Formats: sequence, C-alpha cells, structure tokens
Amino acid sequence: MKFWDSFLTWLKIKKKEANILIVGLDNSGKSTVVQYFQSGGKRTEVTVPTIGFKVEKFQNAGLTLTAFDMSGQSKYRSLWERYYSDCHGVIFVIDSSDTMRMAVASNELLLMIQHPEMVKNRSTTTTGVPILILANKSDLQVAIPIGQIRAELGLDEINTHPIHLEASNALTGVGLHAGLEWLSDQIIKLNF
Ligand SMILES: Nc1nc2c(ncn2[C@@H]2O[C@H](COP(=O)(O)OP(=O)(O)OP(=O)(O)O)[C@@H](O)[C@H]2O)c(=O)[nH]1
Ligand SMILES: [Mg+2]
Repeated sequence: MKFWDSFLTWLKIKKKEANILIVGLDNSGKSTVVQYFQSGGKRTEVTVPTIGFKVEKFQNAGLTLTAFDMSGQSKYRSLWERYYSDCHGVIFVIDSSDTMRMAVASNELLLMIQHPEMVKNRSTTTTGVPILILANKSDLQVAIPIGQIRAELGLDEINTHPIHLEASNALTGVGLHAGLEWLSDQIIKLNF
C-alpha cells in the first residue's frame, strides 16, 4: 500500500494532501492567519472568536492543505489533542504583545510537544511533527522582540521536532509566506 501510494505520488496522480493544525491562545490571530491564506492574501472579513474549531482548505507549494483552526479559549484547548494523531504539521500562533500570557502560551506549547501523538514514529523517520511558530502581531509597538520570545519559549532546548520561529503580521501577511514555505517543505520531506 505504501509502495502504491509512493508510486502514484511519483506519477503525480495522487494529490499531495496534508492536515495542519492551527493552535495558540485565544486572540493570538489564528483565524486571521487562516483567512489570509484562504483568501489568497486578500483581507476579507473581521474575525470573531472561534467556537470549537473551523476547517478551511488552501493550496501551497503543490500541497492541498486542510487547516483545522482551533479555538484558543481555555475551555476548548482540550480539543486540540484530538487532532494530533492526524496532523502533518502545526502552526502555533503567539500574540507577541501579550506579555502577561507568554508563560501560558509557553506551557501550552510544551504540553503539545510532549504529547505522545506528536512524537510517535511517522512515515520512515522518528522525527516529531514539524511546528511553525508565528510570533504574530509583530507590528504592535509593545510586541516583544523575537529573540526574547525564542528564549521565553525555550526553543533552543527542543530537539524532538523541527521548529521554526517567524515574526508575522497576519493583517498584512508579513512573515506568513516564509513561514508556510518552511512548513510545507518539512511536510513534503517527511511524508511524500
Ligand atoms: N495588530 C494586529 N492585529 C492582529 C494580527 N493578527 C490578528 N489580529 C487581530 O487580533 C484579533 C484576534 O484575531 P483572531 O484571528 O480572531 O484570533 P484567534 O487566535 O483566532 O482567536 P480565537 O478564535 O478566540 O482562539 C482580531 O481583532 C484580529 O484582527 C496582527 O498580526 N496584528
Ligand atoms: Mg479563531
């Protein structure tokens, strides 16, 4: 079956499809990020807090991506782990201006990284699911510098997952393409 899948992918008959999970605290900008990609860079509507989760599709780098845009409200965060086993990549969105809750975001990231479904053997490697971290709202004057965010999240100590940190502004798209390119490359490398 695996050989057949690879053969069809090689023939370009089988579409390269992947699931990505968008998580992070409420108000960090997850739905704005998804909306930006889904609308092809046009800012369409004002977002409202997500209830539960929403599913959207968009294309990037030859991949058809199904994005699970999860709610970041504390009462819905327990839903995230239900989607870990089927995801090929994660976008973890941080509000760079939310100084007060940086420790909470860091704790949620750590819990996710340590979850067994996120580190289990995937395809032919034992590498954990690739994680793109967006230091979003970098346009705000009070945004914490990216170096400080890297330190506060302890990213240099994580060696179980491919991780990439990118400063972003989901309203204008700054940093979003570079971040998604990195994630798509990782997904293709690990799965196709
Ligand atoms: N200044 C600035 N505002 C942003 C940025 N990204 C999102 N926002 C705003 O932040 C607010 C929250 O954005 P959402 O995308 O709804 O946040 P969310 O993470 O999906 O929130 P939940 O669904 O509640 O988990 C909205 O008012 C957005 O317009 C950004 O990069 N810069
Ligand atoms: Mg949302």
